[in-house]
Amino acid sequence: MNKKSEKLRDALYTRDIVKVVGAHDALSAIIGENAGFDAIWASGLGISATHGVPDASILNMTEFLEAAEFMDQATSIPVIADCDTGFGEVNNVKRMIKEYERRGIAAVCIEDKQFPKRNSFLSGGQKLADINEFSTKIEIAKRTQTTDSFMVIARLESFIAGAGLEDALKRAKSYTEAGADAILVHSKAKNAEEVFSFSERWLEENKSVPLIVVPTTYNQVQIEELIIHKFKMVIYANQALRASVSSMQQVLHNIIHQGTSKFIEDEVAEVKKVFNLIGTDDLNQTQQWFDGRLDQYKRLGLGMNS
Ligand code: SPV
Ligand code: MG
Repeated sequence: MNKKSEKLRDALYTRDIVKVVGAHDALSAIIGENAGFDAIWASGLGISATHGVPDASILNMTEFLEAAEFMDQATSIPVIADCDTGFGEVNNVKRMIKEYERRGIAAVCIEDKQFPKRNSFLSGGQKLADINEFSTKIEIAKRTQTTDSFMVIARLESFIAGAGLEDALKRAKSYTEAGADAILVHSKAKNAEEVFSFSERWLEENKSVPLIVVPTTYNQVQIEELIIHKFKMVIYANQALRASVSSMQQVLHNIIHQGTSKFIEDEVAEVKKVFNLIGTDDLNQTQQWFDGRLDQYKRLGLGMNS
């Protein structure tokens, strides 16, 4: 039983909308939880970026899984793992589900592109997977999971690839028939009309399967509008990553050009704040408990060296 996957499933069906933050490592996941998000998106772009490689199926499954696991261990909210195209074909998907579920990840998301995938915002053409092959990937994923609450999210790349609304609807239908627990409809449009047109048509037919959006390019959209259009989850996939990149660049540039770090102190977190974020209080308490206990052992004559 995985309490976090139950929590996520419950939230998806009972809340107006589930707010998810994209994280690239455990620290960004902790900051996301503290900010009030309901779940973590273990971002493929974010994890690739922190490893210094492009978001193009360069890292392998265990590297992505390890990063997601660190996020999971560091937080109390569920982790949804971005699993790109499922790391290969049907047997790779099977192993992926076994491993992610076993390690406590609440949900995985796979996208209907061909391996090796490229980040959806990269120009130069995106190749969609065959609809039947991708549907069988979803089916094997659902057959492989061993707990009821674990979720498999199918991500539609039809709009990203320029294949349009009808293609997206056809694929969403096939993926939900294959067992997908939710549909993530991705878009790189400058406004939300594309995803709204999808949700309107989709809800006419299949009200029960929750819809998810990633409003990166149509960033002016308000959460209230997403709720009105019946989206059940919103993922802010890369804002934390981008914030840390700009902040590091600015601060480090200033140190080099000013020849001192004195002037950046107001812009950066105090070391104490970092200590607090990473559980140093707990570490100290355990140490104090240990020291006290050791004294007791010595005084009472317990243990081997008494
Ligand atoms: C990611 O965060 O890796 C995603 C979302 O897949 S996006 O980069 O918007 O495609
Ligand atoms: Mg990704």
